[in-house]
Amino acid sequence: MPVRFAVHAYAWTSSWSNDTLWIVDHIAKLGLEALEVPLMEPRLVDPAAIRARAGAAGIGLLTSLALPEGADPAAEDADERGRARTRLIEAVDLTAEMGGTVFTGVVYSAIGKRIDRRPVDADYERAAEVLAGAARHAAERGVTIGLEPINRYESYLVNTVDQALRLRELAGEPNIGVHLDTYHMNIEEDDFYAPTVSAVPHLVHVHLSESHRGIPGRGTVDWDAVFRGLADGGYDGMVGLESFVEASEAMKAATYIWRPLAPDSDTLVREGLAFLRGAAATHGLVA
Ligand SMILES: [Mn+2]
Repeated sequence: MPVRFAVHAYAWTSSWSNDTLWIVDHIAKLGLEALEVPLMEPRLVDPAAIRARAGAAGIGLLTSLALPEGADPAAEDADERGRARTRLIEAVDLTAEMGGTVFTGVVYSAIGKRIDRRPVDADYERAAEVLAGAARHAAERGVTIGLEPINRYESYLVNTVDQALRLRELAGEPNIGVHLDTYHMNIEEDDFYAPTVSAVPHLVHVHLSESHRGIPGRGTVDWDAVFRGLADGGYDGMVGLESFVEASEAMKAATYIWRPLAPDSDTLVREGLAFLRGAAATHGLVA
């Protein structure tokens, strides 16, 4: 079963707006099939314009964000949970308005937030409640919400696929899924194969990020295990390149990127895509 290759707009822009609609046509020329639109600055996002441009170019869409400081669904503070709820609902609406069916990312907690203890059941229960509300809103609009586990330096709440699956169960809504990122898996998982297979039944997206977030194929991620896991699990959804070549300074700081990851965006995407397509083809995942 073939997967579809997407790319995150942060390869080319630090801030999505109508000034960056050219990226839609650009990625079609590079041979990509879908664009991941960041919703970090929702007021700059014009869903009708994106929908029209993507439709004309034959490009699929998905959206993502990392909830910012002060908008943590797991927070003890009710105002903070309220701000998280507002951000999630707004993101779901934008996704539906642009014709997307997947909204994903760090949606269960605020990126970079540290607490001075280990997370406990109550933290997950609060996050699950906020996520369940957003998921019910999303279900009416045909949108699935993905939970992306990220590494211990960027989140205290969900670092592994197993934790994401448990949070999904706790929220109890069928349109909540899981989103893998190989960069984070490289830090947190025992291996790449088993967590990938276990995620597939609820998998909505995969960030194919190298161990140093540079050009895929040049680091230490076990790509054979990743694609073997996707193939054995029967995944036929989207996979995507994610790097932060042109991300905002705030996003680079949040992801601890202090040096250039590639000579330029097009090189990262061209070389990375060629490598990843080859690795995927080995396991029958390319049409
Ligand atoms: Mn990611």
